[in-house]
Amino acid sequence: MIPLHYAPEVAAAKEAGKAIVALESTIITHGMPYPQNVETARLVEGDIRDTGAVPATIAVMDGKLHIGLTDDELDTLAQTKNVAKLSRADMAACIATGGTGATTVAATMIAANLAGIHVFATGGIGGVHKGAETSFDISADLHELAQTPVTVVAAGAKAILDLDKTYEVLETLGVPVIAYGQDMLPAFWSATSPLPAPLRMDTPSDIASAGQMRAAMGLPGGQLITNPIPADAEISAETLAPIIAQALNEAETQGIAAKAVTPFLLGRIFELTDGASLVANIALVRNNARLAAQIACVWTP
Ligand code: PSU
Ligand code: MN
Repeated sequence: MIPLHYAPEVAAAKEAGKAIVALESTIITHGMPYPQNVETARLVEGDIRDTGAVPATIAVMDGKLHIGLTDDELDTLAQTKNVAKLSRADMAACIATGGTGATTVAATMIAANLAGIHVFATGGIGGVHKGAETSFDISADLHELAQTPVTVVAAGAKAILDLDKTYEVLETLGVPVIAYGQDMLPAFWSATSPLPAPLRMDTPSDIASAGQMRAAMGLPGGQLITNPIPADAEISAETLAPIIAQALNEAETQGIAAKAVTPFLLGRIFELTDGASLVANIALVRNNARLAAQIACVWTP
């Protein structure tokens, strides 16, 4: 038996057949500092409610797989130090041993699917790291998108990653990558990039229909929706390039590896931009939450 634990608001939404949007928790524990992390989580949940859906933040707490967190649980998780970062490889072990951990994109997709939730909003997905040709560091998020039927709304992959290789791998894995409302792929802090999007859609209902068609055809896996950051929140690629280069260089000289790489880089970029990266990050997550809620609202059960 999987110890699924529904928050009261999510249980009521399931009962009533209301639209639900999943949210990850690694962005809270490893992606942003306290207290901005919990403040952002609350704003994002509010954005989903305002758009007519119900938010379900996913986390493992004391061996229970939580589908939705109460306000107290959210605050506890946001303040807990050294929380495990869970992906496909270690999520079951954490639950079985009564542990606590935050879910990455991969683990959140698994949980959402178990709970019958089709749509999930986040900031950025993991991808192929620069230097992956020697480190083999490719996020499990990419393989999850290939096998678990959840539509993930993100702002594109971050420039800390090798963007070309990330999208090559997604193509190889058969993951639909859909840019929302534009021809080019967004690049997280920037609304656009030099990379043309494999697919473009302009309405939430087209995105929902495409996801439902995949399921009807028996194709496994989800879809990646890349939603551009709002123009007023953008940080230019030129501003960030030297900062990213410095963070990458520090990661290498300090021997940061495996699961620690992404949180280390995000933390250094936050420090090196005096927090500006966080302001942009908050704006884009909220924007993604609103689009995810619109998609969830038109997803026919
Ligand atoms: N990218 C971001 N913010 C994040 C993450 C990625 O811009 O918080 C988190 C997500 O939880 C993602 C995870 O699933 O990092 C990827 O980690 P890794 O590269 O170790 O697979
Ligand atoms: Mn990795």
